Amino acid sequence: MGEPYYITTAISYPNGRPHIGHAYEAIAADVIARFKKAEGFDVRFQTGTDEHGLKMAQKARDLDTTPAALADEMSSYFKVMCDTLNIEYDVFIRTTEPRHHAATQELWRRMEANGDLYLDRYEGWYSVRDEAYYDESELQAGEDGAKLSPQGTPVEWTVEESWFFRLSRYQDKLLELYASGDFIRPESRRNEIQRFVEGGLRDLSISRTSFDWGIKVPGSDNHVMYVWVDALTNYITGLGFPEETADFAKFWPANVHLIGKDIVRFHTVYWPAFLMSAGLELPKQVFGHGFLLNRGQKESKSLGNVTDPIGLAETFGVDTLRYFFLREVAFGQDGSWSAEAIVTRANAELANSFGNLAQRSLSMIFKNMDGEIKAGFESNEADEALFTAVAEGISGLRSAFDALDFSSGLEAWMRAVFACNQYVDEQAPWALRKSDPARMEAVLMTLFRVVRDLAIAVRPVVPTAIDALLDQMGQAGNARDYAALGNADWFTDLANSGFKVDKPQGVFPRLELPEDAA
Ligand code: ME8
Repeated sequence: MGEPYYITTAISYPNGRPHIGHAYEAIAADVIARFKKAEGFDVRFQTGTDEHGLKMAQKARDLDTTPAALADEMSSYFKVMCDTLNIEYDVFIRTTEPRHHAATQELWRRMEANGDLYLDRYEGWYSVRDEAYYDESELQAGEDGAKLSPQGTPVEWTVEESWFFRLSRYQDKLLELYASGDFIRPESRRNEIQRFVEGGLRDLSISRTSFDWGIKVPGSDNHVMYVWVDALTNYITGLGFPEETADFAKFWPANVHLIGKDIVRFHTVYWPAFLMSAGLELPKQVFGHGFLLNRGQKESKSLGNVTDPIGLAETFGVDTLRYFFLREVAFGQDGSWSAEAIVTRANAELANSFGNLAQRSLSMIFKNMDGEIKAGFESNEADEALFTAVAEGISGLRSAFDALDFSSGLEAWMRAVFACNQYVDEQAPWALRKSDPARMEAVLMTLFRVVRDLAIAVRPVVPTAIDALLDQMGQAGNARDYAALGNADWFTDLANSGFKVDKPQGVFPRLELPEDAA
């Protein structure tokens, strides 16, 4: 097994069904996980649901149910979403699981043993929607003069006895952490957090007494932990903490916590401070991606534009959606989706460019060479130039994906696809059929080779379609990773195996804009 690589998504609040932002984050994380697997890493990928807190308790009350029943029902939809979108997670964690209570209480005890917790009275502003405390100075005025959080959510004045965490002690250590490497990505988010911490850190209220839907504070039974202490701990619960498990030894610290821009503060200020306090290693990176907007607008129940990602996958296809999200949006920035944009992108790039390249190459091999795969042709200059362009496209994809820059990676890949289509047009193998059959065969075999390489390279993004294509190309199921790209013998081996291309089936259909989408 290769080097370990541990990636997590945020754990979602199951106070409603999954929305498109959840799908976006899960897809991005899944593509990284599959990409790292293709590179030979021993990948661990965790996702889940964040089931405690006032937001869940209030929602359950509104629906006249219990928070536990609400969490059970909604959490199952998050699993369905993952299954539908081909999200290959290893662990789906629910914070109501007993093992998570035990892990969080142990983290608490370690912070307490380090002298970082004390009991006091909290008086200040709390936003239930954000599950966050805010300073007066951070608030803004709403239209009617009401106080709102920096995220625009309502805040309420809260007065309670509370346990506090000595966050103020960690200011310098946090600033050192930000300065020392790539802990916070992208850069813009790092600058924002750095400014916030430079402004001074106040101790953090980390328990509540006014409701009980949470993890009990050890030794203070009338307190439940602030939901973010509980939520953040999920990343180590899933590895077996506090047991000294093989998984913990292997996968902690995480390589990347993938989260949205609205929760970067919790992950880059509170979480590393808790971990330092408990004497645990820090994750290597927190990446705050942007928000996905619906034609430029945030989806919300009041605007009536909330999209069900499962429905979207049914309409356009799972692979299409996966490709679209990563290709269309510069990862880290906000992006917009619309039915037209999905159809346009999928048709231009997947159906007409790559799909068509694969389909016409395999069809010509099937018709003009009886499906036979032949090795041993001399490459001419045009063939060599194409091999170079394709190798560049693939290495461009890989280096960009390594930096989580999916859109640039797919752009590099697309440039190679264009080079292939240009090659087909210039070489015109159909015309060579009579004039120079040997050259026609050389051209078709060149195409077979580059289509296979391009397919393997993009497989983490569109796995189902690519597997259907690679099945038709005689590629073994265990030879679809990047090691297979480096195998110099695959083509002669395939030719020697007697494999024949059958009448090909297209794997990237052309899409029509649904009538109700305009
Ligand atoms: O924040 N576009 O849960 P959550 C892209 N439970 N991403 C979006 C988005 C959008 N429109 N809307 C939300 C929570 N997200 C906490 C996390 S982690 C220890 C606890 C992202 O269900 C959001 O930024 O509100 C977050 O990363 C994830 O979806 C879950 O959001």
